[in-house]
Amino acid sequence: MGMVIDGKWIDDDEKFRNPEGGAFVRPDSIFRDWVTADGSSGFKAEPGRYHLFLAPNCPWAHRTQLFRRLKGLEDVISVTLSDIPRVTSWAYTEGIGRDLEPIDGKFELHQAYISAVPDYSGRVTVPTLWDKKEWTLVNNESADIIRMLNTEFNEWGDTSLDFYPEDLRPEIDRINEIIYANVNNGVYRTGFAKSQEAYETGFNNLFNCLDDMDDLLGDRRYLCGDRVTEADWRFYVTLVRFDAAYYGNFKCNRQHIYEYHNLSNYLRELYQTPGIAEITDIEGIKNGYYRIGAVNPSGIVPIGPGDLHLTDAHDRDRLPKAA
Ligand SMILES: N[C@@H](CCC(=O)N[C@@H](CS)C(=O)NCC(=O)O)C(=O)O
Repeated sequence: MGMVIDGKWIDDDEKFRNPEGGAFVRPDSIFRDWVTADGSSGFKAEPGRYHLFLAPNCPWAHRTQLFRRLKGLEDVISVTLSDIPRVTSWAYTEGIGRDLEPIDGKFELHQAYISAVPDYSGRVTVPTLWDKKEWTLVNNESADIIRMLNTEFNEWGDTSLDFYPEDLRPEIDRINEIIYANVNNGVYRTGFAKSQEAYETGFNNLFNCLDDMDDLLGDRRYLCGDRVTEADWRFYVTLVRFDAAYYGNFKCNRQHIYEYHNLSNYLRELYQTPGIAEITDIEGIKNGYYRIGAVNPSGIVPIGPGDLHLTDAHDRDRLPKAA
């Protein structure tokens, strides 16, 4: 995959990543500054000041893209989606100015990390939240970024939507933890396992959790009750990739999401939320995942699975939804 060590891109990063017993370990994000409405953190929410570097196939990046759209912040925060295949880090035909412009036709995301911290050592990941005023990297953890988008930009965003309401926080946190470990990151633990045992553990945890969520959604419209919350959108990004990518490429093949009654209807309702289908790029998802050399050396992208039935009618109106 490659990473930056002492301010230089290196391709062979095997010894810097750290697999335990064949299990895939996702390192913690390093940049954790916070944009705040009042600027007390040093990063004040302002229109036109921040930029998000994203990639179409990445579920963590997708979370932030969803929140930007749902909260009506598209004119407030700019975005670029990786649109050329990676040779080193995530690559873009367009830059954002100054030293973050294409070199030989290609802007590569590690340029931003090294611009912010010249002797940076670590991974180069999407999403990356960049401050165009201070010209530095603010945060590269999607869980933080969606919380910022949910509240800190409310002066310009849709204040009627709160995906992390005070009264539901304990339940949202509880569900997030279960779904992150077993599903969001669980598909990676399954797909990137380097031993049979690690694969089987990841696989069983994943499907046990999906079974539980299918049951839960039998009488709850959304994961935490009758309101859509952050927990649902965090779940959505994995569910919508599942049949197109994880089922085949990550060997998560006990069953498809479309074979789960409640999960498939729930997924369709979220997909059909206004504005969401347009920023859910199934072809981009397939292309991105099947080009991960570590799991698919040939890089061949399958033709199937065909219609995922995301636009079919759903039956979720049978369950109550908060006004
Ligand atoms: N915890 C991070 C994870 C981000 C992440 O791992 N992104 C992947 C793309 S799906 C990436 O950029 N990987 C590149 C690498 O690991 O070098 C978040 O949620 O933002």
